[in-house]
Amino acid sequence: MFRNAIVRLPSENFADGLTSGKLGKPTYRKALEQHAAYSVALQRCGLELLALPPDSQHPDSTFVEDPAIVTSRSAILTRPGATSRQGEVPGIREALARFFREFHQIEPPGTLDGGDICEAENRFFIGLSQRTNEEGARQLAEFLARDGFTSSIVDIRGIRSVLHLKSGIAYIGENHLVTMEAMADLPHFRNYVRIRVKPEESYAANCVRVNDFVLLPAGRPHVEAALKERGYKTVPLDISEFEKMDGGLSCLSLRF
Ligand code: CIR
Repeated sequence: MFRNAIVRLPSENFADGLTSGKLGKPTYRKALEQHAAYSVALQRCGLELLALPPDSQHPDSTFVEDPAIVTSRSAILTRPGATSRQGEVPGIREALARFFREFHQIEPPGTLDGGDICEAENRFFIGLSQRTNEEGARQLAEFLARDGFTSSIVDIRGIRSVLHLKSGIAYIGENHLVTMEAMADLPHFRNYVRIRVKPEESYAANCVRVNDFVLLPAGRPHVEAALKERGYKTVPLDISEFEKMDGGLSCLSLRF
């Protein structure tokens, strides 16, 4: 059960953030509207929201999931793999300090993005990606072990179409994983019930369970139907402007 969420409003220059640019340039006004609707959806799921002000020094800072990982036991500050994002960490630390007293910190030469970390009950999957390196993964696994969690490392560096592990999988409770085809048969996920996402709806593999609901990107009818069939209450959200910046639905909030 989550009680809180942290989001950060997109800054006016958020289109200057990192992107593969395949989907064109986002519109700031539309991004603000979509962000507002996303925030309301989190509140409707029962979360109290802390909305941080825009940070134009860091155009990618609206993707708050990457500079920190929050578990039921502690907060871990990351060292984002993109140097342009490393300055986001102090701001997220300050926000989390309202809720957490102690922090772990990923140190150089480790790099790690929160988007590579998928929690499934008391087990964590840590993606090795273009952003998260072996040393970052090793440090995180150690912090998690100290807190009594197990973890396993999933190397996704060969799957070029995704930025982060969670671009391709989501754990939605009850032993269910939503997964893109390219990740569905990885041995790590063998013991889960897998909801396979067709390549044309791949973006919806990044969905989020928030209390009684699953939030997913709008316009992916097959994934939504598959979730409903299994009894999940779905909340589709249009986040097209964030998709243009390679961001998924999960990376727009920290939930705890
Ligand atoms: C970046 O490339 O870092 C941002 N433009 C997008 C980050 C998305 N984060 C995520 O999916 N966890």
